[in-house]
Amino acid sequence: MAKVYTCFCTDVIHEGHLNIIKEAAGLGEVTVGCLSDKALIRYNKFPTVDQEERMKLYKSIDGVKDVILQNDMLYTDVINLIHPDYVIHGDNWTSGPERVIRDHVEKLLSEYGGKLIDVPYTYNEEVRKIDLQLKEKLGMPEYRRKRLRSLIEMTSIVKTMEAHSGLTGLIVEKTVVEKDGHLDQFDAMWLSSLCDSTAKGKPDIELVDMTSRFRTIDDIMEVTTKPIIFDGDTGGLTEHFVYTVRSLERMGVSAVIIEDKKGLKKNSLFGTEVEQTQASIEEFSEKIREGKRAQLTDDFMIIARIESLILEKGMDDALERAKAFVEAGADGIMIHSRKKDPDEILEFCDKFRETDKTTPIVVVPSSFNSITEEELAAHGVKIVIYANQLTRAAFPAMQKTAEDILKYHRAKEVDDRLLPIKDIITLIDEI
Ligand code: SPV
Ligand code: MG
Repeated sequence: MAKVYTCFCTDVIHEGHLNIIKEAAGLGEVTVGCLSDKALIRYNKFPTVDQEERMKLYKSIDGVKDVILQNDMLYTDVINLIHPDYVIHGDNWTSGPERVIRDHVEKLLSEYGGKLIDVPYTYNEEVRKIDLQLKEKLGMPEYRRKRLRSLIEMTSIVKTMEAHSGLTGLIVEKTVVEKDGHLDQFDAMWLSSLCDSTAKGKPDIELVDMTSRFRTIDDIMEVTTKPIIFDGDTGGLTEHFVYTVRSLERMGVSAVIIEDKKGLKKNSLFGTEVEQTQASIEEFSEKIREGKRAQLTDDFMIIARIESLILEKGMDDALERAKAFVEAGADGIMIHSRKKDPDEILEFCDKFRETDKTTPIVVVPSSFNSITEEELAAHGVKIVIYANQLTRAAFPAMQKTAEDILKYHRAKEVDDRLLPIKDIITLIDEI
């Protein structure tokens, strides 16, 4: 009997999947691959049920002989293992980023005379409703909030990009790239105080108040599903911070990062060029303890950011603080540096990991930007934040366009580098 293989990455079975199984069963014995959680998060949306549950679900479908776990988005291992006569899939993968995976399967099959079958994708009212239910499970606060902790468990490093508006949120949500046949995307969003303030034309000195910052979170949450890490600056007064924790938690934010400074906060990338005061270990530990006491769920994370390297207080001070802040209840440690080379960051990570194997380390490689995610992960970093690159990319492009229109007294000269009008009016999906 012919062997037929199809790979599913769905949490819910609808008519479209049943149609694929029906077609497949007409050709031979059907094996369904379940794309593993790890592969799925690079490729598609975050799973709302885990891989074991999904395997059980696929096994229960009439016409399915066997279910196996597919650990990579490319089919190489699976095809080598079962040598299917047919691979069958919805034709939605003939366009968009998944096309590279389809073409790779076709190539593998052609090496031994296997056949690829693209079945017309089913889209009807039932499928639309299921899509909406899945969106709800991804976007609603109680689901979104806990996803950062899962990502820390599931990925070698959580790739986080800044967002400061609905539009930048959409870029972080939707950008998918293909490299060497693999797809990749960001895991989470960083709500940077620098970029949120800059977008409002204000300095990054805790001037933009929490009500306004929450408004930005809301704009982003309305159009995205990925988890949010909020830049909480110093956290303000401890008496205020406990309310911020409650609000963020209720909104579905996954983590707040607060830095161990007090008084007038200035952006860390100024370093010692401006006056900035570090809070004492006791003061800041108390803020962390009170924040942890205030939160209602186990999902929310309070991450302590250490400014000792920025303020040139030395490695020992940074390590002493990290230890104390973890003891006070911090769920993670962010270590920051404005040096161009990453040596002091790596030294901190290695020394911290000598005594603490588990507390997630967060870094923001804006200055030490030559280091790769893989190298950071090898030194125990769990979350990498690209804190300001979208804002810094947009600003010169906008400024140059404004200058050129002024120069030429018309917009023709700038048009070639602009998003086409057709694309801007269709950029945002309608509900
Ligand atoms: C931010 O993005 O606002 C940060 C990171 O706090 S940094 O600007 O490097 O201080
Ligand atoms: Mg900030």
